[in-house]
Amino acid sequence: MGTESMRKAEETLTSMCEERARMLQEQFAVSVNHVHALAILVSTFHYQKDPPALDQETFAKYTARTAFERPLLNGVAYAQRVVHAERDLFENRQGWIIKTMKREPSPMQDEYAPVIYSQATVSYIEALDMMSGEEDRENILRARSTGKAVLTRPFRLLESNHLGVVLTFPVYLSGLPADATAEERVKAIAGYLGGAFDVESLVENLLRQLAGNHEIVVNVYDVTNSSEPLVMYGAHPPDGHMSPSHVSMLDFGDPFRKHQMKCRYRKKP
Ligand code: WA2
Repeated sequence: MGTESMRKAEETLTSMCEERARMLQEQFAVSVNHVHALAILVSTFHYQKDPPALDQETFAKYTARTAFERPLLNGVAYAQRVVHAERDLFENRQGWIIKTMKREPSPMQDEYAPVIYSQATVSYIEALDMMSGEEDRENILRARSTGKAVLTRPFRLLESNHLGVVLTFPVYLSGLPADATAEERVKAIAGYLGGAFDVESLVENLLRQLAGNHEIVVNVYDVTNSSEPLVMYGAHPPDGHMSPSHVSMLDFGDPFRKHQMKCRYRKKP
């Protein structure tokens, strides 16, 4: 192939990759923003009203009707912080006992984060202590001490077993100042509003709609640890082949995590 057509092919690859990265980042940001609004909804209607003006039925109805606002999330849920001293009272009021993510009755812990409200699409996490899963637990701890939205590394989600990442927003009891310290934040935490990005199936869906989809192979990586990139989307391509590739930067809004998209031609052009 001549250098001119080679240059053209690389240019096309670059623009296709940049377009896909932009679209994915945009849909991600839209979904994150709406989860932020849901965290404020819980704060307003559960915690700033006595008695709470929110229940599972209302949460399920509202999140189902607004699901179109969160195109990359398989569902959202709210997990409440429960300290051990309050466990018995909490379980009696709920009428169920806190379970681990392996669906066994939870052993004693200092504190728990059982799901009390869930969108119907993820009803299987109801009553599960989200602190019993390593990735979810790390998210919860980081979200509540920073006050910011945080993302997990890619991992296999419950039920679907699809590769994805979990997004977590902290919800605080009212009266927390904007410049609160990490310690004050942990003390004032009420719970965690979040959801799972089903990257494996929902990003597949997004890419399928774009022109030229069958010509290129797209991978998304979590490159937070640059020497050990983690596959977030796509089959890891075999090393050592010489077809040109393009890397597009991605920003999913958690400064702790770095992501990138890598595109190459399915066959040599
Ligand atoms: N949601 C759905 N599927 C999952 C999952 C999850 N976490 N973790 C593993 N599979 C309620 O951070 C709080 C949602 C966790 C939020």
